[in-house]
Amino acid sequence: MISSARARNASLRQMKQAALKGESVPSGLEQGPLDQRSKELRKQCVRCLLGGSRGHLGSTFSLIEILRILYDDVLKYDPANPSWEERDRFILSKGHGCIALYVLLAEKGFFPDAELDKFCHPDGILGGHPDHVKVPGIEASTGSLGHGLSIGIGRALAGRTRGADWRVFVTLGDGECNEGSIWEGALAAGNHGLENLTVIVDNNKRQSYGSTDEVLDLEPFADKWRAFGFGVHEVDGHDTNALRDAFARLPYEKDRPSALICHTVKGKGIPEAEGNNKWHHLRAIDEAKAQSMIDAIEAY
Ligand SMILES: Cc1ncc(C[n+]2csc(CCOP(=O)(O)OP(=O)(O)O)c2C)c(N)n1
Repeated sequence: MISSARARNASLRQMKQAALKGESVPSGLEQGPLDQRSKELRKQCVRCLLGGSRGHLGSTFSLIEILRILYDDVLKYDPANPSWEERDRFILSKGHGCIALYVLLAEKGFFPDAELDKFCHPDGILGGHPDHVKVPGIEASTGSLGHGLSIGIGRALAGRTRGADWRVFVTLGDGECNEGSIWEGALAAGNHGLENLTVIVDNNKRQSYGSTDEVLDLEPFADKWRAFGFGVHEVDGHDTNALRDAFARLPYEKDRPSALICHTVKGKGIPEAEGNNKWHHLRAIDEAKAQSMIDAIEAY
């Protein structure tokens, strides 16, 4: 069992190294094309960027399929009543990827679509990081990395205490997992056996200025979550069928929290952006640049 986990980690490490060097990834992981819905969601993100003159695009594009499947197929929510008691609690702990979440929340009707054009405007509700006071559907204000898991643990404990059947989902970045508070939270979640809690890692292997293995390596990552008491599953985070299946199989182990490690590509959907640190956060783009980004997405 341990040796097969080691072998899997070694092969994932190999794929990661290849991807970071720009070489083709051997197993087909993370390399697939995008369907029209995924392209349209990315185009809406470009729209936000054009209106708002800034934004974390690379961090947003690795998240699209994860959020799409959660909001299309997994989460319980009511846009007409965002604080519905029976809702599942979704927390985007890597709050800088919020454009992806705003696009899904607007599409589902939590707030008017026109707000997307006012991203980061003083007269809009959508800031560069999510604000649960201003934005319907945002469960917790995030942006200072490392806090969302602990917030989610509090919600999961509250749900269990009340005997509720709603669930808690927390999305982390891999760079965010360099924060000590994540592992303090993981220790508590495992210790309390929070079966109603799922951690989703958008594991794009990059952070602001470099690759996570150069900055502070997390491997063997899946084994770390297991050691902290989680049931673990790994998936190609851009493969919508695999994601749907991975969410349908929750919880991965009885009486344990679950961790779904999604192997993703930062900037997925625009070849020039993929794994390119310059696209972590973009400043103002003009109409021509926005159009070239849309063309690249459409041709993907
Ligand atoms: C506590 C804290 N420290 C630093 C930052 C600045 N910061 C914003 S995004 C980021 C990189 C995060 O990397 P990762 O979690 O891998 O997300 P990605 O952008 O790669 O999707 C950092 C360090 C922050 N937001 N919060």
